[in-house]
Amino acid sequence: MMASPDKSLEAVLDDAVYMPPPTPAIADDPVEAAIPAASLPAAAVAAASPLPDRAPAAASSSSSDSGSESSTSSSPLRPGDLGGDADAGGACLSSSSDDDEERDLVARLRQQLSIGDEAGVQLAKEALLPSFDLAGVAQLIQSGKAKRIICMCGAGISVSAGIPDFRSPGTGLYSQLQKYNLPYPHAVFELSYFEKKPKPFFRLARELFPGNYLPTPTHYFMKLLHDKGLLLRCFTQNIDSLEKQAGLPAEAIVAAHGNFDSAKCIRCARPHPVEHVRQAVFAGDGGNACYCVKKSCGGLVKPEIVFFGESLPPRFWERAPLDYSEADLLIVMGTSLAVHPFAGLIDYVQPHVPRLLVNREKAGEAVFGGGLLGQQKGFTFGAGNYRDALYLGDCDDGVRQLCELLGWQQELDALVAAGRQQLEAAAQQAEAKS
Ligand code: CNA
Repeated sequence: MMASPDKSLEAVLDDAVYMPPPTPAIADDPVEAAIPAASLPAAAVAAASPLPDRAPAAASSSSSDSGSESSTSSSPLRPGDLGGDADAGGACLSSSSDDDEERDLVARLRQQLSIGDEAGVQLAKEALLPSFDLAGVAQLIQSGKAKRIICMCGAGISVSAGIPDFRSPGTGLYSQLQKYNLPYPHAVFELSYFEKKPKPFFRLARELFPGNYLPTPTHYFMKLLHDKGLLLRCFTQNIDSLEKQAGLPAEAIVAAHGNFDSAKCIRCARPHPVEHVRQAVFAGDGGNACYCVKKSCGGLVKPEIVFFGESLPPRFWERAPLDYSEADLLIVMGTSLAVHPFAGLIDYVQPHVPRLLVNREKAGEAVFGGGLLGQQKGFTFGAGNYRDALYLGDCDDGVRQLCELLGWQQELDALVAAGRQQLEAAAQQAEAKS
């Protein structure tokens, strides 16, 4: 069964690709998954593997904007592994009240039965936090027990900088993509569509290209953790490079979905200066495609942003197994946890590691796939919770409150002020030069 996070992730390196928000999946038989391996026949153990190599069974229904999303997945960390009912439109993971009742029942049963999980840790666990909120996490950090913190971030942390996220109704990019005349929202990040119609992507790139935005207090909070020697790594899905702009060194960041820092031709793989792309997309009224400088090639040049169906960068796969096995606190901020395999990483910290979600809505919640003793993956904020803290609200408010509780408020404010001053001065200098 689940020997270690390292092993689980290594086992799937070969076919790991960036997946669009998942189609609901039918979970593996969770009863088998919950029984210690030693008590199962070999065939049952294989069936209960936490990272099955087969594609998830797609539910019969599909959402209106599913586009290519309904294709089967080679992602190791599938929606069924995480639980939840993320729809093909990738809205939030949610649960019905029936789900809540079942979850409560199962949690009580598991506690009474003291069923062990794969790591041999008793599921009738003692709470790992004094309270499942910011105060509980602040106490943990103050106690000195959290010194290797992983931050996992999504588009929500950059919303206050002025960059829309994907899925927030009304304001998210997916609500605005009609103006690009796309058959479905994800087409803009699909290689096959890009090859045929590159302009929508380049138009969007013009809006997202770094340089127009300043990091948010949430970005500076991660810098503060780093400066205090408490940040093990920042795993970000964001392509805006604001973590770097806030002063986090490259070594501290894993840009899981790439960014605009580099670009290459999709036909001959020749690297191109980012400036080459910038000049193309900012020429005219925007949306100009960018082509390979080698005339005989003529391929499209794409910033190294990971498109749906593409592999995540090697650095993601190198760092994730090592870092997640070492972390002693996970802070997840501003993400719907709808995109795999990134989303499934929340389950790769050790079972004794507390986790905090800071988001406008609940995300990545565990469901049980209908089985009584189901293997639980994802966050548990209700009954059965022993380690998951939740702050519902804006990331900037959440990190400010956490800093206040830790007595770090002034340091955070100073970092924000100094960082922004520096960036504004640099921008003015660049403008004066041009
Ligand atoms: P998403 O699916 O759009 O989810 C964003 C989540 O953040 C939602 O749950 C929101 O409720 C929540 N949220 C929005 N604003 C705030 C706020 N101020 N404070 C707290 N929570 C907030 O985006 P994900 O990151 O989960 O999806 C992954 C995609 C989005 C990645 O591939 C990214 O590359 C892509 N993306 C990145 C950017 C960027 O780089 N800034 C922008 C848009 C999309």
